[in-house]
Amino acid sequence: MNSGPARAVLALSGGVGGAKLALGLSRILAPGDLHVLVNTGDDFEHFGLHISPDIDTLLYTLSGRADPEQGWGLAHETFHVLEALRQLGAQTWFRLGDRDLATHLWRTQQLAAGSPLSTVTADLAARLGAAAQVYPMCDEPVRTMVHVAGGSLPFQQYFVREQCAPQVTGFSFEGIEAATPAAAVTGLLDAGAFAQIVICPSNPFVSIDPMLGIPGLWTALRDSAAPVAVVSPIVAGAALKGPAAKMMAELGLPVTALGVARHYAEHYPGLVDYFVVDQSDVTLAPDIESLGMAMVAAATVMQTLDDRIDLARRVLALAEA
Ligand code: FO1
Repeated sequence: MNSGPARAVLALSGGVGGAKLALGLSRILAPGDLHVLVNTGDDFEHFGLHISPDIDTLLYTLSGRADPEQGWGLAHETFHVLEALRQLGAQTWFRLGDRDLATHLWRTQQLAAGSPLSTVTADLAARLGAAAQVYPMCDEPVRTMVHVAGGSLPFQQYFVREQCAPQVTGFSFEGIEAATPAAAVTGLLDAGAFAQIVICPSNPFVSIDPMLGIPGLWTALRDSAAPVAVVSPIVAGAALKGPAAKMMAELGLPVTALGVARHYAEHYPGLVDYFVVDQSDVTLAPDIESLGMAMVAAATVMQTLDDRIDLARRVLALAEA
């Protein structure tokens, strides 16, 4: 049942880069109107704990708890447990903070007791006071594998342990064929609840592709009446954050916002209505528009909270126009 014009917004996000725009959106929209679907391809098991790095980055950011320097983990964190583990000879390449550990312990316990990840995430969001509805992309395990010369690495081993150094040849998402997109989100899509869909400036290969690759999701987004806007994570030939530019170069793709737009056009034809680039990339307009998307230039480098809110406002104005 629809009680008036759709006003909710669905954002798709990976970790740090996406969380910045989600925070901006959360400062404009009522908490009940912002829905964030989050990549869980980066999830892994470590010391017997279920770690969901992108969900936690979102929850900590949206509840004002995130470490402002690194964007992930908690502000004012200590690492006594990690240091004790190091003394025991354990591997400490993944820096688990003392207070962050509480999140992983609690999540792992709830999952072991039979709660799906979506329920555990909704509980965490409510308990932490995150100003949005936050959903894992699916409840089933999907694990991003990074293909490198001579083999493949689970995502966190590539990203954190190897510091993204190995040359990338491709990606796969173990378990994706058996996954079902978050039921709450597909239900809202079916009900026509969204006024707009925003793909945050997250890595297209390892943050957004695992979500859009879940059977049925990208076509449901395409077929909804809500316009879809993508914010480019590549600005002036460099990544806003993380290894996206390095990956594109290694895959032989042009390291530009146009390269990102082509990726979406090729893999998800008809999905994107608006492609938002930084003002410094405005000359790409003819090439991007030839892909069948409207190009919009905005200030996409989000250093301050005001930058995040300004970009969010610009993106939301697209649906109102
Ligand atoms: N990223 C790092 O670069 N180094 C770390 O030691 C690290 C620890 C960590 C602990 C908990 C958590 O929720 C996230 C953590 N991250 C760390 C971030 C995370 O692995 C990546 O940012 C994402 O997976 C990529 O989106």
